[in-house]
Formats: sequence, structure tokens, C-alpha cells
Amino acid sequence: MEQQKKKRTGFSTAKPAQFVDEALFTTADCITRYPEPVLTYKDVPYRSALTFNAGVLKLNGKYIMIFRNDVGDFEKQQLDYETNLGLAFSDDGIKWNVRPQPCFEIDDEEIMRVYDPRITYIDGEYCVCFAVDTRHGVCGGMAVTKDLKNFEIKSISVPENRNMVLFPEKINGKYVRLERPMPVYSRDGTHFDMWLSDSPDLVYWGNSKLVLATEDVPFCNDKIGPGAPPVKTDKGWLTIFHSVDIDPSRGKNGWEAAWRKRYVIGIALLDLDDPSKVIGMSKRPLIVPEGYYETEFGYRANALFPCGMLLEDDGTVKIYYSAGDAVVRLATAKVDDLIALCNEPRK
Ligand code: BMA
Repeated sequence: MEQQKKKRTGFSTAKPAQFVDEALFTTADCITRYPEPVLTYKDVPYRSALTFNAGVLKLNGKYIMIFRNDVGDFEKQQLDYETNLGLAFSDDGIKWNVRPQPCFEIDDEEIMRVYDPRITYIDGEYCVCFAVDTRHGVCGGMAVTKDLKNFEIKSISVPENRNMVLFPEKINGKYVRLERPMPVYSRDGTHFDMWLSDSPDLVYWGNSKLVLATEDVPFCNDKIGPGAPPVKTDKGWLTIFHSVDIDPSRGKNGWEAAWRKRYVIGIALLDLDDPSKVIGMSKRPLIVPEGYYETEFGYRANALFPCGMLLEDDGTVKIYYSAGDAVVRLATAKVDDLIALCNEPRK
């Protein structure tokens, strides 16, 4: 019998937009939300409208947050189109004390801003990964700092890349990061997937591999991206990611004339020795937008964006995520329940 050849209609194998099933969009039972946002512009002692997409770390019993601060006036719904990174400390991971000045900002002839920080502590220093808007595209950048004041940029990728997160330890002798390139030519300008690269020195990155594709995420019809630096467990690297679906019928949903996307949080487990291998993934979102702050409030409603996750000694996982591109929220769950979700997808 003659073998049927698949017709090549393009590179993309991703699902078209209509395929998301609304019944999938519930928050997992194991999740508990802290009722109020843990950071808003009101906590910031300098000009601020939107405080969000915050990397969080716990070191020697203290919590450290680096957050994106979009400058403007929240009440007037005005943005100055200026972004800096703010620094905050906390004793309990809930009440944050923001330092008097932003800790990092770049605005020069080529780089317009850095944003969406994630923090990892490795080799006795902090490594902050961030997105970099340049006049020639969006890049992923990494900088190291010992004092959270003086930052040394280690690498900036070629465009288009974003959402880099660095694993908290070397794996097989290499630094490893998750990242989310944005291929405009081969994936219909959408359907962006999660990739991984490694490096001997945080400068040169290679051995890039696809980790998770949008078509493997049943609640995604647009793009996914790594969330927080993965947390090591004896069952694998616990990894959160954001996942986006677009509905062209959505209209005004925040400050902009229209906002047609919904960002939810997904969870997966990656192999301890080879984290390019997904060994488990919840087939439903971990957290979907619910309640006032997540569905009605802020610059862009229905946008949950996780950048921080940490494991406490008692087995509680703290997940820091933004709502409405406006405030930082905190959800908790037991690590065993999160692992179980990755292994036994909810019906
Ligand atoms: C992404 C990034 C994030 C933002 C999110 C939701 O593409 O720009 O900074 O939080 O969209 O608007």
C-alpha cells in the first residue's frame, strides 16, 4: 500500500485558537490563596503604578523580592512607559518592606528597559534573569549581583526570547535555564513553546532543546512560558509555567481598548538529571483567574503571571504570581499535592 504523505502546509503543528475547553479552567483544590495582594503600588515609596511579575527567593530565613515597577498613576490609569526593578524584603513572605530606591534600571540608546525579573541564588551570588526590550527586538538577559545593588550583565540573548529562569544548581556540571523563544517565521507568529539551554559559565548558552510545546498543553491555544526557577524535589524539578489562550470575542478587559488573552498557571515535573524531559504535567491549569483581583482589577484582567516559587521546610510551596499586571499575589499548596497533580491529572 502506498504510504500517505503528510501534506506540508507550514511548520506549525499547533492547535488553532478555537480548541480550548472552558470546562478545564478551574483552580486545583490543593491551592490556597492569600486573600489580599502581597504587593501593590501603595507599598512603593517612589513613583509607581503597577507592581508585578516578581521574582522571589528565600535565603537564610529572609525573603527577597525583585519586582517589575511600571511607573505612572494607578488611579488615573496612566502609564509613563518607564519601567524599573524594585527590591523588597520580608520576614514571613507576606508583609514586604520595599527599599527606598529601585535596584536596577537600564534605559540607554539600545536597551529601552528590563522587566519581569526572576531570581536564583547560585555560587554565592544572586542571578537575576529578565526580559530586555531593545530597539532591535526582545531579548532574555541575565545579571549577577552579590549585594543586590551592583549588577553585572552576564549575557543577553539574540531576539526574540523572554521568560528565562535559571535552575538553582548546576546539573551535570552546567548551568541550566528554561526560556521561551518567540519564533515569528515558523509558528504562525504565535504558539511559542518552552525551551532549555545550558552553559558552562552563564555567558555562553547552547545545547538548546524543546521542553514543552503548546500543543501538549490542553488548556493553551496561544503560548506558554517558564514561570519561576524550578524547585527540586525527590520526584523531579517542580516547574510552573504560564499558559495563554486567546478568544477573539473578548473585548475591553482592563485599561486597554481590548484584551483578548487569558493567562493561567500550569504545573509540570521535569527529570532531575535531564530537565529537558517532562516526566509529568497536570492536564488542567493549577491556578486560573478567580475573584476580584484576578478577574476585574488592574491593567489587564485575567492575567496570572508567576515568577516566584519556593519550598518551605514544612513542605509548603509558596507561589508568587501577578494579577492584572498590577499586583503580586501569593498562593500556597503542599509539595506532595503538587507532585500528585503532575502525575495524576484531574478528570
Ligand atoms: C507577557 C509579558 C508579561 C505580561 C504578560 C501579560 O507577554 O509582557 O510581562 O505580564 O504578557 O500581559
